[in-house]
Amino acid sequence: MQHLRLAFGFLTVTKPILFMLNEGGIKQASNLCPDPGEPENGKRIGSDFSLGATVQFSCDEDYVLQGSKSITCQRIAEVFAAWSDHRPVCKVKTCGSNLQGPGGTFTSPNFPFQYDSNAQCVWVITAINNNKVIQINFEEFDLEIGYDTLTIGDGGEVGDPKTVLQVLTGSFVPDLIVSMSNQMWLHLQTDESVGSIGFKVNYKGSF
Ligand SMILES: [Ca+2]
Repeated sequence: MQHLRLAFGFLTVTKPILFMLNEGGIKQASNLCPDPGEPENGKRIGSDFSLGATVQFSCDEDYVLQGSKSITCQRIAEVFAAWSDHRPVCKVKTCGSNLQGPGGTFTSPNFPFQYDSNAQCVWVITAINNNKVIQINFEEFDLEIGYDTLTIGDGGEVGDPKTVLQVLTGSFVPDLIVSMSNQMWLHLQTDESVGSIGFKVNYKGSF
């Protein structure tokens, strides 16, 4: 029995599914997820790793979160506990700015010339008046399709998957994108090769 217990502890970490198949009759269930750690240049909020618990992540100033902002410890295959997603990473911001209403125009870096590779640009637009929402429309838009993306979200929690309104790539864009709150965030991510002209966008606060 001692031997079995040791084997269980080891296998839950490395090969949980294999173990399930081999030793399916054992009823000992794990109710704890492994320590998810903290992202470099960021931190984790929450230290409960038990089943059903959720922990959140945030990045230091001047870094932008990639991945899930919060993950939940879930039951997997009846006896195992695992996080709903990987720990996110914090990438250093390379460009972008905070903008305020009533309106204006901004562009991707170097526009109308090619934007940089490995860019992580973040813009947050805030309407001066709390009752207003943000609306944006693109005058020009072209990103390397499938590899460079502009993610647009509602509110000020940059990168939070729950707030994403659109993920744009290539050259197709909707006519108008409107937030639900008085803030909107835009996150440009480019990969290590091949660029394009990027975008020029007009924004304004509207009732
Ligand atoms: Ca690219």
